[in-house]
Amino acid sequence: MKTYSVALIPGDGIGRDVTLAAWAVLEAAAKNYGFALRATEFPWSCAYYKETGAMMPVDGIETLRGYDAILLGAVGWPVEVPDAVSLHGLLLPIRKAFVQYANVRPHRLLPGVQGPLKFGNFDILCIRENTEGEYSGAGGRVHQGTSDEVAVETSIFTRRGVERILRFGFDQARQRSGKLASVTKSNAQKYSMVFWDQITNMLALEYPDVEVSSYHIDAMAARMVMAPESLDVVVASNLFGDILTDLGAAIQGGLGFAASANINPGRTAPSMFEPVHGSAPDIAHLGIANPIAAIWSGAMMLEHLGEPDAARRVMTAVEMVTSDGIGTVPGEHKTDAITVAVLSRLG
Ligand code: GGG
Repeated sequence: MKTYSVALIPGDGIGRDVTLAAWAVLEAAAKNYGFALRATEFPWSCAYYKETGAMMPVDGIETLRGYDAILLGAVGWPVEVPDAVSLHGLLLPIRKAFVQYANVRPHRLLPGVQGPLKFGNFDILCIRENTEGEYSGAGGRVHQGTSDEVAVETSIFTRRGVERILRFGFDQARQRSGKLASVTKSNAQKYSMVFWDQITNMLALEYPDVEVSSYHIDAMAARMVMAPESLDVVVASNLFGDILTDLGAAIQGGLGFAASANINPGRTAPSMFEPVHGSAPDIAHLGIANPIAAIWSGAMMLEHLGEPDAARRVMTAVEMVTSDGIGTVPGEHKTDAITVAVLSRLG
């Protein structure tokens, strides 16, 4: 039987609840479709940091490299570990080391979910550059604690990085409705973002069948609220993509529904699948986290592993559950109840 090895990193807070829920659903789907999933769990988290002084061991990346995929819950416990330490100690090194340069985040309303907008007929695929840009980690501070203190943080945009993420977006647009929106702030950021616009225009010549529009980030934020149905594939830099996809989560009913995939398109290393949400300390340990974003991320993992029928079945089960009003209102149903409902719809 075909067996996929998956590294599970539940992480912090609600990460554990939603990862275990997603795993139960994925294992059931695997059984139905004649393949197996083998999990190895890693305790890497802020609790691990408190014990060891690091978010993961020094050979953590090499340990993960041997897996077919990584399923991650959430990272962050700011009362004990500064967010900049936990993020730069686990999530960002994995994305960068494994060249997971395409962070794919779908935004659509699941049936039965009431979003905040008047219209619900949108289906947006946000593609966030995931390895450089504003998250490059290049910078420093001098004269700390004095009135002469200076902090510098440099965004890094490389031709290779910008071209490959835009090309990924163009390919996605071609497989969908043929529309691509590229997001920058090239009126204000006259080097990096003008560079991004130029590469967009250059690639547009290679994809004459794709209709390309360029937006400034502020105009795109407004469009996602006022006319989300006019958008399809949206490509943005690391920070802009991060912000836009929280907006995307909001219009799809909340972070409990927002899934994501950190994809290595060349398949030279494992890809990683994680809900967009963080560890949500305010509801951690209450058993009320919505597992749907994690389950949806798991379905994206099955698709990436080459099991599209199982992936579709998982999403159909989720949609049947939300159609019945289960998991559609924050806190109304327990994590376990939503998971059991999805499992029963899977059959
Ligand atoms: N689900 C993973 C997680 O904990 N995300 C929270 C977060 O802050 N992520 C940062 C990012 O995606 O840039």
